Amino acid sequence: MTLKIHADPITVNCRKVLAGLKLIGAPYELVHVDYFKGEQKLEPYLSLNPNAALPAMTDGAFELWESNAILQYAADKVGNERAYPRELQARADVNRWMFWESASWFPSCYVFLVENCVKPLLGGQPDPAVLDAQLAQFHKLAGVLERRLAHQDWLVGQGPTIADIAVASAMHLHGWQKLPLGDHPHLVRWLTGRVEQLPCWQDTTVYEGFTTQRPA
Ligand SMILES: N[C@@H](CCC(=O)N[C@@H](CS)C(=O)NCC(=O)O)C(=O)O
Repeated sequence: MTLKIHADPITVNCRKVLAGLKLIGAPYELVHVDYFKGEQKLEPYLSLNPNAALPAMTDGAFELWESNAILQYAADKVGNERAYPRELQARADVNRWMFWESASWFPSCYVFLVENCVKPLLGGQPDPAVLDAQLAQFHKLAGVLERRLAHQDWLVGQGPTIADIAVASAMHLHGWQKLPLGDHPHLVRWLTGRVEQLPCWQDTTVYEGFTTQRPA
């Protein structure tokens, strides 16, 4: 059965799932839920995901939310062990980065997305105090990635896994987000030289202005 992904491809966690499913090679059908119209807060989506947050997945009668859980389910369903290894320690390592992304990394990167992308788009201004307050936390977390990527091309093992997709997604608009990446060269090399070169990433690109249409 083809997975149905209820999502708006312009949001971080939806782009994560769409790119991850392409990496995995899991066929899916997109059910568009318009984020900027607030459809995630309305029925029928709300009954599917009572968190009022995107994305969600259905596989027949089975319903699932949490972007990382969706990727893990899809990888196991199609049996892609390169994208989501079954070997005990490699799997624990992938799981570790995905938990870390959801609990720590996404919330930090999201501050830059809201202040530098969402607010200006809606006619507001970034709040320098909010950005300043997040800087130390961002650099602490980026430093964790920097050390991990100093001697390896991918977060886990020799090739891309759903951990790379999950962690990179939080930074998917890094230029527009104005993420302060200057002190993290290994992180930048991984993001721009590896993740951004993946076909699954390029096929799901989101451009400035929150659009999937390449600017003319
Ligand atoms: N931990 C959740 C986070 C989902 C989430 O925060 N989604 C955002 C879009 S990236 C959302 O829909 N937020 C609700 C809103 O802003 O109204 C996941 O990974 O699926």
